[in-house]
Amino acid sequence: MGYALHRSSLTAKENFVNHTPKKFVAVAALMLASAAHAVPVSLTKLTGLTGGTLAGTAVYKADLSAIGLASILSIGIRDNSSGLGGAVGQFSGFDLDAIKLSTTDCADAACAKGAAGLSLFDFVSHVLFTPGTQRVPVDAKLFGTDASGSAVDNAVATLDQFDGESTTGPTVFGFLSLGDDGAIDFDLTAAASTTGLFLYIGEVGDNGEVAASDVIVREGHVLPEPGGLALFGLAAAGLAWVRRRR
Ligand SMILES: [Ca+2]
Ligand SMILES: [Ca+2]
Repeated sequence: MGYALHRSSLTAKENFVNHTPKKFVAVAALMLASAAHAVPVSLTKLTGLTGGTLAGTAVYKADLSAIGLASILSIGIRDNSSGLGGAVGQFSGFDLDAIKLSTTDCADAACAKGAAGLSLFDFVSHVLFTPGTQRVPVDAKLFGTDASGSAVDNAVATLDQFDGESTTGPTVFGFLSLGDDGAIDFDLTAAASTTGLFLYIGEVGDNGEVAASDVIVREGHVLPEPGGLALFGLAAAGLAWVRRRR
């Protein structure tokens, strides 16, 4: 009973620290630190539209040299359209045509499409997609996703190209629909210096869904790194060993 009284006088954090090996705490702190320093970016809509033959993609730009971070390792986009604007079913939520990091400062959408991008994206293994919900009538899965509906099919989404065909008809192509409140995070394959760096995001349909979207950049990765996972496993093994000794 005395022990229970003692525990209740501790905060959850104190309890965690007091009952967890130091190495484990250090690794956990490291992981928390890498997730910190997330900064929302403000977007400016460029003039004109781009995309595929239907040219229905609006492009938004963020000047990353102004965000107060020397470099970034991940970028996150979250739909915040509140079920308003755009289409229903598989096209619900923000429709992402492409994302690009470039040192070219563009004023119009066509420039953003043609600008040379930094090769820091891996749209297959460095992407964390969290599908949002569909507006009724619901389809089998969101547009631009693979058979599971929970991962990006970049052969359809082509997130490296501003080529979206802005239609719900048979020629639809080249983007990913996030779904309402859906999110996508990109871990860069290397740190990107923010000096003179611009972020471009293409929104298919130009119906205002991106204006309400949240876009953030971070100093750390989102997905656990193989080295970090190994360290975490070591710490967990140490914790199990300590528990067996007690
Ligand atoms: Ca949409
Ligand atoms: Ca595309």
